[in-house]
Amino acid sequence: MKINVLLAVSMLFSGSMAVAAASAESNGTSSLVAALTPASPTRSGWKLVWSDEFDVEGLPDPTKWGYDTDRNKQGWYNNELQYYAKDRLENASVQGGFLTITTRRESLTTAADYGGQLYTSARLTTRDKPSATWTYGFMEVRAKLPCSLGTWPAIWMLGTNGIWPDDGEIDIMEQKGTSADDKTKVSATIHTKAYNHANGTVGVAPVGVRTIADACTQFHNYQLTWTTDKVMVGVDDAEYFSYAKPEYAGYAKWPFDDSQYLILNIALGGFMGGEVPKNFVSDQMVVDYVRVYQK
Ligand SMILES: [Ca+2]
Repeated sequence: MKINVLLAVSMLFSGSMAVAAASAESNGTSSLVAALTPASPTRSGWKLVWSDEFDVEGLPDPTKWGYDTDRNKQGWYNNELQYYAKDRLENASVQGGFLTITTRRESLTTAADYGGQLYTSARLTTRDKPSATWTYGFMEVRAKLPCSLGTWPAIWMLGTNGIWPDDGEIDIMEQKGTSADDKTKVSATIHTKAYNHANGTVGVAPVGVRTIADACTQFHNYQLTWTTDKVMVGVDDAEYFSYAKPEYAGYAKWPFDDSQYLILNIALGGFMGGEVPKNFVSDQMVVDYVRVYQK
């Protein structure tokens, strides 16, 4: 069991008050994680337009995050095995400056939309939240991923127009769960009407893969740079995937002039999660912050 200690210290910073929060995490290795959160995060050339530093304890801020539960009854896409809970601390909670999304082996058999699932999890989205859909920008999510086989964590975006894949999908971070090697890699891609895995006749989108050996034990910054003619994905300021707008591209190949919303989730099983081990009990994705910048 991890013990989190939150130390809040007020400091005087060039005439304005800033809060430095140091979170000491004792998990047997005596690791100390100290985070100095600036009053307003900055990135050269960009303006911060939306963020969640996860400084308010309890359920995720309802003014910023909602829950995707649409497919619980009939089952989720891609043969995924989870039930996505809503407003449930066991699956999504904020403490000590971090959002934790937890997937667990349990069955919520009395839930009205229970669909026979053996696992719970949460899928948070900014869809329908004020000022929380964007066209172009720099999106950065600092996160630590689940290590368990069978887990498929994702940080991604979908078009607000609501038709998949026509309105576009941007996968900023996905991690497979079929082998120990999978847990040392992350991937990024896009989907459009012309480029998606469900479309055998037109094309499949390119996929970028990056080795992050400690992705499930350390925090890394997962980043999207989205401009009028390019979608670029990187980790810790190192780009490893890009999709440029094809010349004369129509909406089928470039739906990325319209707005998208953010999604954070852990899926279980399915095409990318693989088989869930018999001894699986629970695992987590921990998120330090989500920041969105625009020009
Ligand atoms: Ca934080």
